[in-house]
Amino acid sequence: MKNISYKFKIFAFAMLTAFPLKAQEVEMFYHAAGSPANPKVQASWNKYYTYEGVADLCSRLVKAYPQLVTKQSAGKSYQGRDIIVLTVSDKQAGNPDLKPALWIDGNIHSIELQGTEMALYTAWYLCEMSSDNAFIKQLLKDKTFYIAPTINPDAREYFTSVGLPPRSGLVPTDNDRDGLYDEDGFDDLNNDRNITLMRRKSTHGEYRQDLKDPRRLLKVEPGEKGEWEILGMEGIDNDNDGLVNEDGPGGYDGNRDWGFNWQPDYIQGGAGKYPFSLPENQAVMDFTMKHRNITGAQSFHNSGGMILRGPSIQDGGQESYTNDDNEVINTIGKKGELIIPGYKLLTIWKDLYPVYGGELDWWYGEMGCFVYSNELWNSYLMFYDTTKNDIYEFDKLLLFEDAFIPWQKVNHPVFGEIEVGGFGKNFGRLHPGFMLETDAHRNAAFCIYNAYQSPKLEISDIKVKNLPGGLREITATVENTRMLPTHSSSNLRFKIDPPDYISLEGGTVIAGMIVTDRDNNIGREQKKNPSRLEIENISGYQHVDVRWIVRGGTKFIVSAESVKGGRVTARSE
Ligand SMILES: [Ca+2]
Ligand SMILES: [Ca+2]
Ligand SMILES: [Ca+2]
Ligand SMILES: [Ca+2]
Ligand SMILES: [Zn+2]
Repeated sequence: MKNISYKFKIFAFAMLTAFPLKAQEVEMFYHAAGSPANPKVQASWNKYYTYEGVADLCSRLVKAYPQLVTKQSAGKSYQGRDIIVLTVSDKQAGNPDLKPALWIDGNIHSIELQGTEMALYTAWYLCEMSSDNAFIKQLLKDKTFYIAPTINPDAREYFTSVGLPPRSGLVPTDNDRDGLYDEDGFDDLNNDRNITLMRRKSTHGEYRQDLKDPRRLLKVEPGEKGEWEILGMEGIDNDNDGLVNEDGPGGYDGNRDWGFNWQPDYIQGGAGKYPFSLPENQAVMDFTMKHRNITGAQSFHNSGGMILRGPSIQDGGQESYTNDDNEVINTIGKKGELIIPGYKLLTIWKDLYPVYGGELDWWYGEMGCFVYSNELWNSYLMFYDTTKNDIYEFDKLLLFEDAFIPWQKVNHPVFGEIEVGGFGKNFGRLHPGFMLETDAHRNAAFCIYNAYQSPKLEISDIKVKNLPGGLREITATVENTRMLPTHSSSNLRFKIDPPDYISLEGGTVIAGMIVTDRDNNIGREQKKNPSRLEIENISGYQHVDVRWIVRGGTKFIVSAESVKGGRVTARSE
């Protein structure tokens, strides 16, 4: 009797604890098209993650989707933070490091926070859609995503610290070459963790208050009297050298540090002392050098609404951009213009400005990848109209003046009584919260399109024909069913990856050839190692026919092996 009551108590306890768990499992939402209704990992996309938040979300994805996600550190930042890389791929369907892969990174520039959210959203979305969506499910069987949400994690602290130049990381740099490092950054005069404008009342000022919106300063017409002068961004001359804010924390450009078409600082401002002098970029390079299966790369920057393509300097490796590569790059990029309204496909050196030692050119020139750099956010997105781009009005009507920091009186040691105010650092280049998820989804969809178009090799038509003298002829076709070739033209020109191999197992291979004219049975014989035929490249939507003469064997296995095209195997009947 005692025993039963004890058991009953356990049962009752189990029921009590089971109920709240059950309640959580009840589906709370209807399914909106294209989004996970009841995600295993709760995430929100209308705010910016701290570095700790990024790390936590990554860990939760690994926990919820161990069969899909691996979290690694590519290396440490200058201040010792991990450069987190998520590998997202269906592990049961094959080794992720042998499948065609897309690299995604964000936030190389400190103020360009939302690249991280684009990258994180992509990882989260792929996971949460992986069981119910047939396209994503198959995509993760075929492909791999390496996702580095922030490759400049120290500078993500830009949001909690002040004084950091908008592009830099935190490796100390003596920008004015006075022997002191980072001795004069911006100064937050009103302690609101924002660096805004300084203004002072002045009868000689060139600005007056806008009567329609007193927050705004307007430049006076010639001959008109102004009332305000602008004194630059918040700051004081900390080292008393006559210059204000001339050497803040860091003070370089992480996107001028890459080892392809690199130039020193006096030619390319912001470059370090030598390529990959920054530990964060070094970590990315070390990781990717061990992942030759990466076929495409995507970096996220802000702002301007651009889908940038290379080359970044005129003639910089341009000779390697053959028509074939240009067609692929432009086709995917144009599709991006459709996927992300308001964004334009542009060529860096021609449409923006020349960049030496940029990440994009490195991916193309050193890794042979198809690569884009998206400049997130542009003013078109405010009112979906290129002619209406008044940020004050947008802030008033849509954000209820949350983005503008009202002018506030402070005392400046040199200028006396001044006012500081203006738009805070979370607006102007960064998406307001309510628009972040939309752009994250569209940019993720662009990445997914690029990944989908990476090579997919399929073997078909394996035929075995008996020949006189106990010999057999084996023929097969290997087709690349997607847009990207197994080797970009930079890959071929700069001899980056080995060729593709098509191999035969079974019997003794006496001769092997790549068939160039199937109808007339003309081909190119490979005398050395005929069982493993070397193919320089399998272009997008193209196929290769192969033929072997074999002695012995009954069952034959044909396999294709490509660094960037993946691996596939098929058997004869
Ligand atoms: Ca200095
Ligand atoms: Ca301030
Ligand atoms: Ca100074
Ligand atoms: Ca200063
Ligand atoms: Zn940038």
